[in-house]
Amino acid sequence: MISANRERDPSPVFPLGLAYLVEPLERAGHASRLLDLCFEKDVPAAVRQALHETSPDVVLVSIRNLDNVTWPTHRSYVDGVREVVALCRERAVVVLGGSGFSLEPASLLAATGAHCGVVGEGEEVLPHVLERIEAGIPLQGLPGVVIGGGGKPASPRIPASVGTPDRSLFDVPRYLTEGGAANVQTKRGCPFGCVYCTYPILEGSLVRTRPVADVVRELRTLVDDHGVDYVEFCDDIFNFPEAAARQLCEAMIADGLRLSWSAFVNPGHLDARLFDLMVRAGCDAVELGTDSGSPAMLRSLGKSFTVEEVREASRLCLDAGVATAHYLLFGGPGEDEGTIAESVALMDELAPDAVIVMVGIRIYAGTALHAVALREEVVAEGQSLLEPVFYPAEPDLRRIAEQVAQEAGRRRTWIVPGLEVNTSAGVLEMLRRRQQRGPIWKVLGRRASWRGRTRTATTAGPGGVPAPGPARLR
Ligand code: B12
Ligand code: SF4
Repeated sequence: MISANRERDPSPVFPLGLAYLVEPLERAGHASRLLDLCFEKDVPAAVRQALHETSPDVVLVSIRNLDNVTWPTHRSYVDGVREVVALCRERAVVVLGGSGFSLEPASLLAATGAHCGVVGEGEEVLPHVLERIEAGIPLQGLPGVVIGGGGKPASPRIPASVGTPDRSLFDVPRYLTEGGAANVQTKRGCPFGCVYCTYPILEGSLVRTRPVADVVRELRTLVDDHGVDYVEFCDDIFNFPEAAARQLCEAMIADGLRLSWSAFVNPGHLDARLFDLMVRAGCDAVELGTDSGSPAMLRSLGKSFTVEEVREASRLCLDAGVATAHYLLFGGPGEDEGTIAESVALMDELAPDAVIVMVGIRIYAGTALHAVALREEVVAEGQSLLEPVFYPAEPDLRRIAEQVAQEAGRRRTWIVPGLEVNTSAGVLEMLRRRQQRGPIWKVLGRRASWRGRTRTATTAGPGGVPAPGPARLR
């Protein structure tokens, strides 16, 4: 197994997807070894050595990210994957998978020359893939399997339940020290339909919750066996369904876990009772997927909540003294000066600890935004989206970015990675060295004095917007 992800911004992320595959493969009688490239200095040497030491029949390459989804300082990770596959291809059958792969399977297979790949969750189908490879039987027809050289993939099958990851092959303490957390998934799936979002595509639109006892057992193992004291829940939405979140928090409280944690929260489903349980269960930071402070933009983006619900959720968190970040997304269909001003005004009114801003929305195949982008000729029919394309097209995007850069530049809690406002590679590196726990914005948003320093490091284009070019965050 190779985890190809080397991204360290905003922090290194434990390769949870592969950890979920360890047990199903072991149960099917396969011996697995792991090469995690995240902290490797010399990738070709590490891959060659692993191939030499293990002589694998099959190499499973996990591709979490395609790119950093950040305009205009986007970086693609595809070359890195191509390099890894090229080193393995002659020595073993190479199978690709992971969220990045699932979003662009055909173009990634073509770009890397891997033998095949699996779209979607690997637990159920991967043992069948390996069984067929071992027996020399063609893979055609297996759910979600795509084969190099073309052919239509069979649609993936979403398993009914979610199992438990096995972290025994992985360096959990290193991710805790350098990434600030262990990651835990309590459910999969999202029933909402935000126009740009891939999560329902990746995980399905039916929520599948893990048994609460399983999750608490996993948390207990992380604390007792790995010394974990901070967890980031990586569910699409922690607080939906509300009953499931309540049950989990109650079980965590009953277990007496000594653990702090953060989660993504949908502003539409956070009531005082649930939030109280979250805090008592150790929640010390909340990331609100607000997107916009404009009612028209919330509708245009297909959000399921109102501005008033954002206000209530935000006040609940801030009044309780829990670190609170709002994530904003500028550039959806209909965004203009007025809607940007509405978002700015809402953030000024709520005064959260951090406002994390993306300008421009990456377009993914299969989303409603893709259909809009096709209609407006931002992308062409059949165009590969392996390299990121953002909505709206320039010059609209640049105009929006200029207004956002100006507003953000005046506010110490706004963090705009693409425009390098209140963040930079140096600052992130420094914070990571201090081994801060939890999301990095918890301290980034509060560091008023850094704004001037990080902004001077930016190669600014007109209006303070960095000119597109090589990534500046690393
Ligand atoms: C939680 C999350 C985060 C959290 C992570 C917190 C943490 N400590 O873990 C935060 C906010 C920090 C984050 C950051 C980023 N993220 Co993020 N994140 C997610 C999210 C919601 C869940 C990821 C997860 O852990 N899933 C749980 C595991 C179990 O699932 P999995 O990895 O997909 O694995 C399953 C399958 O893919 C498959 N599988 C996996 N590997 C393999 C291998 C083989 C061979 C096979 C057959 C199958 C297989 O089987 C696994 C088990 O079923 C996903 C969206 C989503 N719903 O998937 C985005 C997602 C992965 N993130 C994405 C991105 C881009 C990023 C950032 C680059 C954004 C940025 N600029 O900051 C950074 C990168 C961070 C890093 N160092 O890598 C994108 C990747 C797509 C793309 N365009 O590249 C996603 C898909 C969201 C999106 N835009 O659609 N992220
Ligand atoms: S943005 Fe959040 S609520 Fe909307 S579809 Fe995606 S995961 Fe679901």
